Amino acid sequence: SLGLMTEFMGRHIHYEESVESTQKIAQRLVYEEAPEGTIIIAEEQLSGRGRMDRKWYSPKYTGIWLSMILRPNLPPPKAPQLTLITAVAVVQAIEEMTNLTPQIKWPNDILLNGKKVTGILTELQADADRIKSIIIGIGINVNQQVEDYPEELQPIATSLSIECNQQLKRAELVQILLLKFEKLYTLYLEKGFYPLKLLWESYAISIGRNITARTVTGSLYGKAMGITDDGVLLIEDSAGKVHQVYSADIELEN
Ligand code: BT5
Repeated sequence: SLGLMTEFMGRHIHYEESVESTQKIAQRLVYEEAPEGTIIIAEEQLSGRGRMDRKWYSPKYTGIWLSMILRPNLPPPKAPQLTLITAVAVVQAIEEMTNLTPQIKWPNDILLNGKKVTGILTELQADADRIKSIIIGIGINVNQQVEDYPEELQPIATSLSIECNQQLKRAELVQILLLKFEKLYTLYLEKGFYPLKLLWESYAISIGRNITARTVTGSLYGKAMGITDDGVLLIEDSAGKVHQVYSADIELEN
């Protein structure tokens, strides 16, 4: 048992030893009408996924590979806000468990010393004007050592254990994470995104810096100005024109 202190997050938990992807199991459970707050958690993912069909490396017993099912009564354009809220919850949970200070790289990366410790994947089922369900996948590298990563990930990935030189209790981190998320999500449903946006900005690494945003339609270079109330990134190009970026990979200029 996880010893949860939450009201609804994690009241229904599906624990699996080995899965292809917790997102996939979550999709099936959504279809079977699983309630809001249902959690799927696995010790290992054989084909964990990132955005745009990329792979998420999810070795056994070392990380937190988890999906949450939410059913907010919101229009589809609000979905990206939930990615940002999740990132804040992860940062707060890591801060409570360790003395580390993680930073958020818009939209879905959490970094420690410039390396990725967490990725978030938000998948949406919606009709034209209403979200039916959202599945938020969270991958947190907890107890991996550098040599546990495949070579191509070693320069870009890290884990909590690498950064703070100790092994952490994954169940405790899940407990704290679900509690933090529930508090932020409840605040969001009651008060809207604005208070969450301020919190998010306090942890964000990219704002005010020159960045390159690679989108499906091309690259854009400019200064990251902030996010809109919908969680859209604003980039000012060298001509002073401000662009709205809905989804991209961000490269920070040194
Ligand atoms: C993400 O995608 O960062 C979203 C990752 C979401 C993973 C969770 S785990 C539970 C749930 N079930 C799933 O199947 N997925 C979710 P993206 O921004 O596209 O980043 C993917 C890139 O991160 C890869 O192309 C690699 O470069 C890098 N990467 C892969 N595995 C990593 C790891 N364990 N740690 C750090 N970086 C990694």
